[in-house]
Amino acid sequence: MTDSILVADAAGLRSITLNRPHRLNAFTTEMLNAFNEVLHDSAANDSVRTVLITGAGRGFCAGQDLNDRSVAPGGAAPDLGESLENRYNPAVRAMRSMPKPVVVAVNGVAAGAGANLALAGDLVYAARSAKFVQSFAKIGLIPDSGGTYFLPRKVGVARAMGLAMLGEPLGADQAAKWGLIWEAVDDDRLLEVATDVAQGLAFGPTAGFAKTKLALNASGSNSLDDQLDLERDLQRAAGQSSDYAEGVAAFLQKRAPVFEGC
Ligand code: T3D
Repeated sequence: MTDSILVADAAGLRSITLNRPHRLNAFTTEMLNAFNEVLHDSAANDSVRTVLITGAGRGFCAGQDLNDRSVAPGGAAPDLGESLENRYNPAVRAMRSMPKPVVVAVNGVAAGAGANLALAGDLVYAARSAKFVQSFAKIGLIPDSGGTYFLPRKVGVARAMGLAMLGEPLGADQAAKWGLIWEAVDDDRLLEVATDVAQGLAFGPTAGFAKTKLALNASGSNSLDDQLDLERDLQRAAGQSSDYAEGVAAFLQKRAPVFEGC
């Protein structure tokens, strides 16, 4: 494992830190492969009940490391489709399909794929000084890593178009007001707040959270009828879970529930 991705596990919470601070945590191929590996392990590992992703230093992530994309005159252009297919898209898919909550703490600027990977999180907190930049426009690319999917769904087409075409930074407070993220937090409290929330989720009914996530993700393309059918099926399964029995018992006995995530 490269030291550009740091992983720490404690009490069901896996913290993943993007760690190339001198380049604002921009992704090299090696770093992105490592990120994908740890995401896949997090999804498969039952002892991981919630994932928290943040960045080291003053930035969250500046997207692709452009040092790896300069082309000598007459040289062959890189195949960005290959890069998306094999590295960026798998990371977005892993975050969205992971059957457990993914909390993102955006500690500083999030640009390009770095911004959109952040938006793939289930609960996105950002330091008040953080900025979201669809910087693709500045280098002739389109928003990738789910940007053209998440942006219009979260903030509407007009704002998505403005963010994508102008490539101007959007501050954390405005991002929260627009519904792009869950909450903007004072810089010095970001990690504490996001960790507390992520830890609380890790002690929660995580199998139920997985079903909630699945249902909300499916709602973007389902009809109301399809969605009602899906809710019926998921709720039927949730009703058979130990966590549901425990939640009801704890409520009736006026005590705190102890959820096991199953
Ligand atoms: O290529 C593929 O595989 C396809 C997928 C593409 C996905 C993408 O992400 S494309 C978009 C790539 N990212 C960008 O275009 C963002 C480039 N960076 C910026 O626009 C700015 O750095 C920021 C807005 C993010 C932050 O600005 P600022 O003023 O706070 O910091 P800075 O001074 O520009 O950056 C600090 C250092 O990080 C600086 O290095 P230096 O001068 O101190 O040695 C800068 O060059 C470096 N850095 C920032 N972003 C990148 C980077 N180095 C390489 N690649 C970067 N993306």
